[in-house]
Amino acid sequence: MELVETNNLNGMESLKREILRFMMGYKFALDEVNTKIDILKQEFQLIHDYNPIEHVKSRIKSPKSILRKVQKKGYDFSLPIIKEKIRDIAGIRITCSFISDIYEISNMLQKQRDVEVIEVKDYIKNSKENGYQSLHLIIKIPIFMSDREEHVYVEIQIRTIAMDFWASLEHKIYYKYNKEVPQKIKDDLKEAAISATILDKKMESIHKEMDQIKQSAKEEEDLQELLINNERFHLPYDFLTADIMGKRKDN
Ligand code: 0O2
Repeated sequence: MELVETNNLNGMESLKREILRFMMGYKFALDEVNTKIDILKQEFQLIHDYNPIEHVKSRIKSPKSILRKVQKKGYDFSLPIIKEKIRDIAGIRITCSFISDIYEISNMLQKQRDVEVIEVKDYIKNSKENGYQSLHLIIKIPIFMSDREEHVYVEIQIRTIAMDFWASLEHKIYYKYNKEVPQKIKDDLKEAAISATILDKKMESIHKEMDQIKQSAKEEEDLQELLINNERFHLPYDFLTADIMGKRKDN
């Protein structure tokens, strides 16, 4: 009897090690993608002179949530099936400043050679019936371990601050309220999602307008600068507007 129990325990120990190895793959995948995002963030800052990423949050789905999803979807409970079917065990959420940043970040990620894009769900162009908005990418990336190479699914959700605010409140409402959510709340949430879109669009147009103003000011500044022998000279505006070439007199 004791021998059986010891065998059983040993079996469970080795199973636990397998599960740990399995979960570690997702941790490494998250590390890889987080590094990619960090590089993009720095590059974007250099090119566009602002930081498009407000914050990045990553998580590994808990074994309990994995089990719940497997049961809900009716899959067989085995690691190869979980690996293939549950594609959000490694999840990353990127919160951006503006809608255009979402697509730019998404394109930058999709163009990377080691990123295999499996699925793109655009809940911004086609928001969900309840108002949910976000861009979802399911990608597969290679991870290299001491004895093997694995290709791991990662779910990336990219959204604006307003979309994120909406989604977290909506999630809390559904998570904390076990009964049917009243229709009035559902309607209010939908209205709030529309307001979030209006806010996002307004913020982006202010940002673009300001960008243009900054650009014209810079062009003006550049025009009034002379570089001679690596020394910068300010060119008074009168030089540029006066008739110093005497052309006007000729006419
Ligand atoms: P959690 O706890 O956030 O991980 P799937 O079930 O993933 O195979 P599905 O549902 O078609 O297929 O995937 P979808 O639509 O891409 O949604 C995946 C994730 O997006 C969800 O994960 C949520 O995180 C988020 N999401 C989708 N719809 C909504 C929504 O209406 N409200 C909010 N707040 N979040 C949403 P999980 O596994 O449901 O939950």
